[in-house]
Amino acid sequence: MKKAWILGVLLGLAVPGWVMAASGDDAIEYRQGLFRALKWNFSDMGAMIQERKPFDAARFAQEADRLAALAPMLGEGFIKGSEKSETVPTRAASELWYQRDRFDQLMQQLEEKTAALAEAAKHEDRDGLRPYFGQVAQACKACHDRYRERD
Ligand code: ASC
Repeated sequence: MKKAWILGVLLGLAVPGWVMAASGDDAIEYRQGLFRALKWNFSDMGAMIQERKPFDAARFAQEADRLAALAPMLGEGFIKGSEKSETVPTRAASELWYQRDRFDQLMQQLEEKTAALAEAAKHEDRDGLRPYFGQVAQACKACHDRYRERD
């Protein structure tokens, strides 16, 4: 069965849409998926930092690792052809596309701050983690202020 499918692909028959090169819409959905996954983890960490939830060091460290893994994936989703879409709403601001170097610097900041948080989460307690968490929040905000359109 698998062989038949591979043969079909080789012959160029019935190639499903998801095998094709990424479209602009795919790129928008990809990056939005990453942002949602970041938010899911970041929100839970924020609740622990702000003492709205009990601090669980193992869970916090796992979530910090996830942020550090997700952050370097974001840049890939901002490809040519994904600036605007008729079908998938995006809040990527137009400035992003002609200030790409600045945007990439801010992404780099996020990578560095999430990596630092993940490292700190291996040994720091909640109070020790607060400044590292704050720096990640600032990195999120710095980019949103410039390159995410207002609601
Ligand atoms: C969030 C969220 C953001 C960031 C930002 C951090 O939970 O949705 O955009 O944190 O507010 O400063």
